[in-house]
Amino acid sequence: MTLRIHYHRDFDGIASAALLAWCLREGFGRKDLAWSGVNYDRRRDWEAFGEGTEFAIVDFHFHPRAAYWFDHHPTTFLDESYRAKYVESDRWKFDPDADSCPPVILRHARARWKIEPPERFVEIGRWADVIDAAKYPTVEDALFGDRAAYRLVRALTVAPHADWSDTLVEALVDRGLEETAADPKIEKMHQRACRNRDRALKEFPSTVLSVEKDVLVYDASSDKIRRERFAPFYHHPDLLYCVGVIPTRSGFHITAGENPWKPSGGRIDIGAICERFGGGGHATVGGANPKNLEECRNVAHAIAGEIRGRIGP
Ligand SMILES: [Mn+2]
Repeated sequence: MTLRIHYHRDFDGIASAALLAWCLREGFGRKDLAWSGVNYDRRRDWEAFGEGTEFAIVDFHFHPRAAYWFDHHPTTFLDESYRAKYVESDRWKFDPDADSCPPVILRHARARWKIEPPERFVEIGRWADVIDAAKYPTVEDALFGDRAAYRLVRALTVAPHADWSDTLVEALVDRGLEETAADPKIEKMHQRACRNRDRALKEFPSTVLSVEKDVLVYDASSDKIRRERFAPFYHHPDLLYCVGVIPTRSGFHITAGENPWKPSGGRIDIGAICERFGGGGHATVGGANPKNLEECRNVAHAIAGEIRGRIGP
């Protein structure tokens, strides 16, 4: 029977799938491995996920039928009944203190399986920590840094289809970041992503609705606008917080967050503020989904007002 590794479709999820595949192949002699990304919409029928198959999950919600499971998201348990089913074991490990998922698997492989994955996975883990926790040293580094891991992250933003990340997993099982990113097809995607980034940075100022007391509000809801998550902090490095309206596949969304390069140390809980407007999140980043664009703009201004009130005079 094939064991399928389901992974979160971002850099640390892809890296986690590659690392687990390597461990299962080299440490346990598994040859019948496959992998595919998992979508957030699968959560609606999570109980039935993977029924009748043997599967693993990495960097995504805990599932009691998973043959192997590794995650670091504090929100991994969909409800208390799932949490109650989790016990740390040879095959499952939850580490909510980890910045990204690959190091969780790496530590588990050494401690529990007595396997030492190649150095390239240690390197991937280091970059996954930087990228997943947005611990880039500067905003310029985040936007223009040329390291292989960054080039792969940018290439992902122009993936031709959702399953394209599977090819990245396959590459990373046996190759390092440099070799993988040097693939001419991937470099071509990276170049296209860079052009998008440049356009997004140029277009961002036209989306700004207000900048007041170190809090910026923007409306990038137009489908003609390119978006770049760090654009506000690139144009306004002194900002403390940013609240934006963006489009999603299912309507409009408000995203609110603190400037990663001006951390407040948890003084203001963005997730708690968003919760009061029907959304949620963590201390440093949150969101909400009002029912239409008009309301999104109103709520974005209201959230910004709440934040300003807490910053103080
Ligand atoms: Mn992830």
